[in-house]
Amino acid sequence: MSSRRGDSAGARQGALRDLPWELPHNFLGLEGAQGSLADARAVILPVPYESTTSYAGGTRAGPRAILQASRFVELYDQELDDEPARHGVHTLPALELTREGATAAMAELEAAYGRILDELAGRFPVMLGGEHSISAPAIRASATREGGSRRLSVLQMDAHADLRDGYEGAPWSHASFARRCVDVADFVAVGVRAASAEEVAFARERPGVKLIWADRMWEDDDWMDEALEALGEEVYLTFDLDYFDPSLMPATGTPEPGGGDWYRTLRFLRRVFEERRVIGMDVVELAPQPGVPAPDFLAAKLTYKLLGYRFAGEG
Ligand SMILES: [Mn+2]
Repeated sequence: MSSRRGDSAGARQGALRDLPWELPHNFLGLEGAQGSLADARAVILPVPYESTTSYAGGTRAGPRAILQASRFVELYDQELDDEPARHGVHTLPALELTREGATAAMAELEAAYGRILDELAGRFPVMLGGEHSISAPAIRASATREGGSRRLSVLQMDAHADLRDGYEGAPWSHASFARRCVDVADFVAVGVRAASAEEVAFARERPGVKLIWADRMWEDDDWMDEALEALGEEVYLTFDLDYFDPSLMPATGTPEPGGGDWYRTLRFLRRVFEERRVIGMDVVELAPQPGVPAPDFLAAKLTYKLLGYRFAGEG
């Protein structure tokens, strides 16, 4: 694996450049211009935030594990017959949010995310979590900036509806992130297989909130059309890794049986990126398990596949 791009002199300039340097510790291990901010079409924002996870913890270590695994992902994408990394991907330092409670941390993140959108306008923002609560501030900041007459749609890949009004007394919980955004964005949740009666009632009554249950995803592909029809022109994609079946993705805080598989999911997401304008995304809830590297690699590869879909056909 170390010889993957072993012929690249990269950023290690000067008389020592022929030493066997490791790849940089950024997303994909990109060297030189490909990883620089100046040339990047996409920016990666690690947010190792964990506060309200309800069962097993560990999402704090998620962004670092995704970055580490991504350094071993092949840059060539067979499906696209392309190297999407050529569009440039810059990894920002991680955001360390305040420990003075979830409300303060989420306000801090919404302000920070908004400033990043303003300063880095035109780049595709990719946030790596961290627990799912971090999606709410990113969605709220994105929705207020997209603005105009168009309403932002959120595509939520998730085992859970996350529509609780609060969870264990915490309004900004990972289990209620979607509820914190329904005033500013419409929601289509795909792969849901765990929700309370109250959440289901809320989704039924509330216009602009749609649940696509996981069991029907195995019958045919009609759900893909249904999800796309419910999405507006501009989409924020939030990908909770517990969407996947635990046989593929055991490393999450709240696993649920009966989740999505790899190729069907990619087939759907490729259509989403082709048929809608995806303005930002996040990949959250990886809770790495020592000695079990496959989930870290799945999360890294998924993130890179989605970047490839985002830039496909853009020359
Ligand atoms: Mn979830």
